[in-house]
Amino acid sequence: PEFDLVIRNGTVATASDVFGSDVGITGGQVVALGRGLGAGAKEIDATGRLVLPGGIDSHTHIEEPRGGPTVNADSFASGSASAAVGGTTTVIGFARQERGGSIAQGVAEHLERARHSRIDYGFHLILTDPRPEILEEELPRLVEQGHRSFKIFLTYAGARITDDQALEVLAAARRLGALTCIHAEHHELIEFHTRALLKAGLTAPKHHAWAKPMVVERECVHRVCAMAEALDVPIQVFHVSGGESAEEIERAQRRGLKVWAETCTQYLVLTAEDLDRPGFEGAKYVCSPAPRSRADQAALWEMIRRGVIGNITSDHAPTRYAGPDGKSAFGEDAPFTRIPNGVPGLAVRMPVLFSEGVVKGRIDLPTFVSITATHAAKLFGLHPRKGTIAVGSDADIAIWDPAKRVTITQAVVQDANDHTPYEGFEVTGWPETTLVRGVPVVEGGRVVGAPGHGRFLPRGPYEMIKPRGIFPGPFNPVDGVPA
Ligand code: DUC
Ligand code: ZN
Ligand code: ZN
Ligand code: ZN
Repeated sequence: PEFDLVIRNGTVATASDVFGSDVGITGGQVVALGRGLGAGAKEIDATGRLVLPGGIDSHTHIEEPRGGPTVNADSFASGSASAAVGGTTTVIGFARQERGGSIAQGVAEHLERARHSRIDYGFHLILTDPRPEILEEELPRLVEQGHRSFKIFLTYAGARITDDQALEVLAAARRLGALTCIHAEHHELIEFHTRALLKAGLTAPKHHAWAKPMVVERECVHRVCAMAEALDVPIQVFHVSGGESAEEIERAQRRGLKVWAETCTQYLVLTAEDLDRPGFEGAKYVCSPAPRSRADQAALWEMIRRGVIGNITSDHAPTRYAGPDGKSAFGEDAPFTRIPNGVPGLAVRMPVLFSEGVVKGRIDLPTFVSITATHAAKLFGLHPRKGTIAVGSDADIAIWDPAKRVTITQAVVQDANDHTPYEGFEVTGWPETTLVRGVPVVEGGRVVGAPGHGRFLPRGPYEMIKPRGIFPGPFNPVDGVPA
């Protein structure tokens, strides 16, 4: 046979094209496209199916130590299985620095955990304590080893850094050629709201959203865009949750800044009302930023169509709900401040976006491919190896039945959590087969890929995140020279 594998008679879509084609795969890579390709040692009939680039989920908390009593429900083996069930073939997770500790050690420990992944992976480096020796000694080595993105939190007591520290991280990122991703919410304002809510006895899950109204996010998005402008350094703002924050991103982009934004599945389909479900069910919807309104969802879709928001992730952050008695493990009278933040979403990200986006006519198929795979590949230095179907690319491919109707349940998503906030949600379109470098990880909805098939993806320097070379004034404050 001419090829290891031929996917025959499918409709291939990339971020720019939709075309009928076979896909010839040898040695884990796409080696030929076109109709009537020669024989494969193995063949998959994709008649009536969509042949799409495997998804890249560039914001996932998998097997991440959380500090404190709550644990991340997924291992890399379970999380990567769930991702593949939903057509995702690459995840970027987080290696974390403990305060007072070393980020190099956090990376080494996380590389060990991730060896059990069934799909390919990279890390963002969470910097919680960016001391000079971290920025000047550890980070240059780690970037050289292919960890070319950082994550900073401007809120959360255990993880946040100050604006002073954020500026030092951004300056280091500019010098090293790395991209910084930012959790942008106004910490002190959240704390002020929270103290007032607790004092007033307003402690239910829905009051989580009261502590973090949109102004908390909008202000901080504006602030980090200003920092990025002043230091001439590219950033990606994480989890833009509604219209007002997206407008700040758009303003920054209109000024020519390299400011990119992601939103997440949950902000397109969940609302603050979900936090007010009967009993303590609302706890399953607590994430940060908080889910917002239908109007915000409409604004986000519009910003996706305009290209202002280019990347949709899951922010997969699973915490099991039930303790031994089946009731909430964190106590059904727990104030919202004690409910772990985060919702799972690795498996549902692409099917929900396909169904809500493509099937409902909000976006076309190339836009779907772009927001789930291609843009993230470009933004994080993985393109063209990942994020597209082209000769020379890794054969990371999901074969979709675009008409398949699925009711989402915990059994469908196949992660190690005990609930999904999408329980009962109906979608049209689901991937049947997911290949990572030509090897099936999911076949007919069944996980067949072995833990350990996944590979670490080192990321070298790349054009997209080069600084513009334009400072707002006559001085370059990063290098201390005239601009
Ligand atoms: N928000 C985060 O910032 N991280 C994990 C989960 C969440 O909801
Ligand atoms: Zn191990
Ligand atoms: Zn975040
Ligand atoms: Zn997150």
